Amino acid sequence: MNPDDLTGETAYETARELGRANARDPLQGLRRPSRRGLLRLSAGAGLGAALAGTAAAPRAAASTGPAATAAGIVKPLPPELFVQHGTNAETRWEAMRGQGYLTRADRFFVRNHVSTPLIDARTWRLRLWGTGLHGAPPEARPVEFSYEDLLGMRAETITAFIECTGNGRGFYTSQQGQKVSGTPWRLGAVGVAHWRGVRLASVLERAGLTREAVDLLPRGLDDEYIDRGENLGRVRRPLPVAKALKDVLLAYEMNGAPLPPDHGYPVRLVVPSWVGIASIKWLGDIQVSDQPLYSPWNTRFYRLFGPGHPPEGSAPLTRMNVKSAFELPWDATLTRGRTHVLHGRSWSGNGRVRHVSISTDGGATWHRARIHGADAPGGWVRWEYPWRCPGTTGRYELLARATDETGATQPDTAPYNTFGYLFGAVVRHPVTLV
Ligand SMILES: Nc1nc2c(c(=O)[nH]1)N[C@H]1C(S)=C(S)[C@@H](COP(=O)(O)O)O[C@H]1N2
Ligand SMILES: [Mo]
Repeated sequence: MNPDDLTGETAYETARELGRANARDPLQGLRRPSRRGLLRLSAGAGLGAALAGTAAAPRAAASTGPAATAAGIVKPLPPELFVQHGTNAETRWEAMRGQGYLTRADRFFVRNHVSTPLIDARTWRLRLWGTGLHGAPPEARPVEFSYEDLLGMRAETITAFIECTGNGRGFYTSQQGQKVSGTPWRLGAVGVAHWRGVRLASVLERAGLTREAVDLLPRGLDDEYIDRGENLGRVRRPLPVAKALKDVLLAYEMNGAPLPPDHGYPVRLVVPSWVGIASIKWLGDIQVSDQPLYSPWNTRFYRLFGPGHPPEGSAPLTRMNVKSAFELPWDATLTRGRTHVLHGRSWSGNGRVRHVSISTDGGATWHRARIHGADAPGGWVRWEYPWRCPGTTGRYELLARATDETGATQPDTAPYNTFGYLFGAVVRHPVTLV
């Protein structure tokens, strides 16, 4: 197994268990900053706090003031762009029609466990602490970075989708007749953006990551999450050090503008190709540990449970699977007897999408869609297919099936799991010809 390829669930689990034995020291040869370097880094208001030396990583100032919508989401959620599900908002796929490659912030889905906090970037600090940093406890000092510190570091821009692990969950029920728990998303819990920020690797290097570090635990500043009466604490999800050093970004910009409040202002993680939960928003602190870390978000949730899985569930989920969506309203109305150019997008956490096939007769015959534009790795591809509609009125189903560069293709049915994660089957999109 390639120790760098922390992509599958098994690799994730192995890396977490074997720790440093498995992940070669990726910082070998990199200069470690002196303590003085760190002080310079957190010059200004951050200095005192950086020296205060509390390992408990208390919560930074964040106000969860009245948000603009009942959902606890700040941006407007016009019904032509979003379907609301409690504290979450799903992008309508027809709102992507005529758009460019990226998902604009005004229509990017929002997945909030609680509600969007309003954070002041001037007092915000990112705190790194734990046994995976140089200086063993109790001398270990948390290392702090201000917003300005991060803006002053070398910036990088990546293109990546963020997709909720439960995207498509609703189809377990509507298409497969299965009962699952969680938000019944259709396919709108995904978006692609340009994310600009600092490599997490650079920040870890400056903070003094040790060779023994195996896991990080990034944690958000939003309110504690209460799950059916049980307080699970603030949203946090372990991330193996090897993935963190590979391609994870501490993002402060989305599509060329500061992150909007709902998408993690001032700083969020972007963990390319992985389940959306990994991309912690409103990042407040990161525990860095020489031991494997656990939270309900990698034990209780984001594993596969149910028949065929052990009682404790599968390994924690990592990469997203391959999916496709039409840029059409759910149950679109089209005029019969004409040619309609169907548009859509396909994406995969395994890498690039190689080809996409369309069926307009319920899956009996398939035709290649024309893929246009080169896809950015980590993003999606756009495609189109001219459908010569039958001359008769009635209900039809449109199917799109993508295959990615690993050869993974969308099956007819998605394997059941109780939380309805990773629905990757071909979706039967209803249209009515009039
Ligand atoms: N702090 C925090 N980070 C979070 C969440 C959250 O509720 N709180 N939700 C996660 C989940 S489940 C997903 S799918 C993505 C959604 O990102 P978005 O709302 O910017 O689309 O954020 C992740 N990061
Ligand atoms: Mo999610």
